[in-house]
Amino acid sequence: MAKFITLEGIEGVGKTSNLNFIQQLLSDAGHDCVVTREPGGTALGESLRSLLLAHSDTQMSADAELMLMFAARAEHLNKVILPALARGQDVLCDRFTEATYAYQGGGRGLDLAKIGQLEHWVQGALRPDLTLILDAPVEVGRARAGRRSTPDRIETEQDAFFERVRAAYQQLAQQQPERICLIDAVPPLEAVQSSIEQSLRKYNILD
Ligand code: Z5A
Repeated sequence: MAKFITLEGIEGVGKTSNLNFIQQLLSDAGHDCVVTREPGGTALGESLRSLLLAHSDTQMSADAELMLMFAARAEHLNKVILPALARGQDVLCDRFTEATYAYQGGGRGLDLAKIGQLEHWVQGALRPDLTLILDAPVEVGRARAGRRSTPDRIETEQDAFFERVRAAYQQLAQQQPERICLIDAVPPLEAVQSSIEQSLRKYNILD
């Protein structure tokens, strides 16, 4: 049966680096896999991503940010994720609803029940088969990301914001160990990839 796998973590922990690795593992195991991302993955979703991440003179409210994340997700589910799963393809997604719980819930302090209502509305009972959360201290992620890009609107938040995001991710992994796995992302890339491969076997994504 097709599997839905998501990759999460704070900025710079190595999601993009490990996405290619997971795709290769799935492909080597004979899985046909669609790789996508949130916010984004569709024409509308990518436009919403630009709005969400762009710096602006007017501040976006936390509620608007939350609902734009779910608007992008509704489009992504209907146009990309659900059709791929229905065709028997695995879906590997760079961030999904756990990011909303972590950033809008943990980071912005929005009511988790509100997020749960939107999750239920947009996704029904659909949840990823496996969510891998790459975990590292904020300063490690910042140092890795800092080598590379100009910070977007969310990346310019203070360290305290990202500490709350990280704590929320850790809590999600504790609460739902049956489908959410925390991976130590501090060691060198090869060691992180070895942990990821073990998790994919443990959670029956790879045989
Ligand atoms: N967001 C939200 O608020 N709510 C939501 O519901 C959703 C998203 C879905 C866009 O995310 C933003 O949207 C994000 C959350 C918000 N904002 N923030 N912050 P994004 O995924 O596009 O952006 P990102 O988190 O900033 O990703 P990133 O900066 O590209 O980080 P990454 O993909 O995790 O890192 P990387 O590019 O793979 O690695 C960074 C560098 O570290 C790179 O040079 C690697 O070679 C190096 N690296 C990676 N692993 C290692 C190890 N193990 N050792 C040493 N060096 C390493």
